[in-house]
Formats: sequence, structure tokens, C-alpha cells
Amino acid sequence: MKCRVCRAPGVIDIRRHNANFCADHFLRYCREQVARTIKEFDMAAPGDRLLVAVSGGKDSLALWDILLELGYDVDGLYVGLGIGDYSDVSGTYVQNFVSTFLEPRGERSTTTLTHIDLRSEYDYDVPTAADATGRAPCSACGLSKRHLFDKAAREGDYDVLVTGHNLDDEAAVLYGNVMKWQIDYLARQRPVLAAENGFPKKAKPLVRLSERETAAYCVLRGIDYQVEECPMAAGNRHLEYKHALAAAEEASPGMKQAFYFGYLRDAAELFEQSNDGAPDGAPALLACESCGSPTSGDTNGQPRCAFCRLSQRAAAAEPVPVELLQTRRR
Ligand code: Q46
Ligand code: ZN
Ligand code: ZN
Repeated sequence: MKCRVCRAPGVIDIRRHNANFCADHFLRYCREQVARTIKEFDMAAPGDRLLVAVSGGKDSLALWDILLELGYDVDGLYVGLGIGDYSDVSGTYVQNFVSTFLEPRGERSTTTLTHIDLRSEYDYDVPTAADATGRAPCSACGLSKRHLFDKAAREGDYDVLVTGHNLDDEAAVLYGNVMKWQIDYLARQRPVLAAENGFPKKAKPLVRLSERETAAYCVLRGIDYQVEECPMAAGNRHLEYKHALAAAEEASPGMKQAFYFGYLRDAAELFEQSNDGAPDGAPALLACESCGSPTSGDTNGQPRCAFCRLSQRAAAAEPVPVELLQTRRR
């Protein structure tokens, strides 16, 4: 197995591209894929300030590193979700990345990390929110993260909020949306969403890289990351869709990329048009009376966003450790 570019011994094979790469050319390949994606989908312009949501996992740390390597002005944002040891360890990987990986390279002056902790700043955590509201943990978690990411991007005056969703993630979401014909979600399943109604521009620059590739990128760059699965992910449909697509990819390399990029090229616009023409349209947004975020939600005639409703209920509840929530949900 020889590198496609320099013929040195290869360290990784990318079956869907029918290519092998040495370490140097693989790292270059990853950066080029991200640069190409940013350009193709107009995700960021030169001089834009980017905020990357980091979780401590391979994708977001690889993305932060790649964006810095590409010369972007990018800061990190980490939200401590309070999911037991999993969150503690994840936060440590983010801190380690900053202190042992970014700072020695002299990037401290140009990149910063904001750390928001749900328990200490909002008086709740994800397991307690799930228990108090009856929501699935990933639903309570997703709502909290979306709100805090949007808020941080808005208040920090960032041009783009970027996340580490990779090809496997996006193909799995697309698969799920198609299986259930979620037309409104399909209409918004783009790797870039323009800023609108007080929400920041959002982009997913890793959609041309698989999770195997982002893991290899981290290993070759010496970036340590959280390898454990979130304990709340068990039973998550998203994982089932990933497994189904992995089997298809194994039988036919390139299937996942063809599925996702074929959708973007040939079908996404049709769903956007059909959604635009929906008779009920999107409700007008008002400012949440509590936090000022744009919302269509309402409490007794007062605009109140879903985050404020969830966090208020969760903060009033007795804290529920992750292990107890798992027992209750069995
Ligand atoms: S962290 Fe949160 Fe994920 Fe854990 S609770 Fe679900 S959504 S699985 S990215
Ligand atoms: Zn090479
Ligand atoms: Zn609010």
C-alpha cells in the first residue's frame, strides 16, 4: 500500500476514493477536503470570526485544529453537560488540547476557549433536565446546546458557528429523515444555514470526512480525545442509522458520500421549495421575555423560549445523577 501522491508507504486507505496516503499527505488531504467544503458551500469568508463548538471528541478537536491550520480566526466553545464522568473526562480533553497542543504552538494569543458549565451557571444538568421534563436525554441535551451555542455566537459577535458533524453523522441524519419523510427537516438539511431571525450562520465543514478519517487525523496529529460513547446515547436511533449505513458502505464503498452529496445536489432544493410553499409557514418569532432569544414559544401569552422553560423546570428539580436516570429509564 503506497501513498497515492508520493509513493511512500501508506498509513491509511480511503476505500471510497480508492486511495492510500502517507501521514503527511493524509493530513493534507483532510485540510483540503475542509477547505474545499468551506469554499463550495460559502461557509466562511476571509477575515470572518468563527466559533467552533467542541465536545472533547475527535471531530470537533480535529475541526478546530484544521481551521487553525487553514488560517482561520477561530475560537472554541465547550459546554459541560453534567453527564457524570463522561462530561468530566470530555472537558479534560478539551483543556488538554488547549494547554498541551495549542499553546506550545504559539496560538494562544489568537484562539480562546469559552467554557460554560450547565450545573454551575444554569443550576441543572442534562440527566436532571431529562428526568424533570420527561424528554429523551438527547433532546434535552440538544436543546440546551443549540441555545447556548447560538447565544455565545450572537453575544461574541461571531460570523459563523461551526460544528464537527462529519459525513457519517450527516448521512445518518439524512437517512433518518428520509425513512420518516420529515419534510421540514429535509428542507433544512444543508451543511450551511444562513443567519436569520437572530440565529447565527451555521456551518459543518467536516461533511467530506468520515469519522474514521477524523479519528486518524487526531492520531496522526497527536490529539488525544474522548473515545467513550456518551452513556445517554444508548437506544438513540441515530446510532442504528449509522450501523445500517456502515453495512451499505462496507458492501459498496462510496455509498454514503453518494447518498449525502447526491441529496444536496439533486434533491435538497426540491424540499426547500416545497417547504417554502407550506400553507402554515413558519410562525413569527418574538424575543423571549426571560433571555431575549428569538422564539415562537409561549407561556401564558408571554414569549418564552424552550430553553428557558426547560432550564427553569430542571433547576427546580432535585439533581438526578446519570446512573439513577438510566435505572429509571429501563
Ligand atoms: S452528548 Fe447529549 Fe450527545 Fe450524549 S446526551 Fe445525547 S446529544 S449522546 S452528541
Ligand atoms: Zn505521501
Ligand atoms: Zn429564553
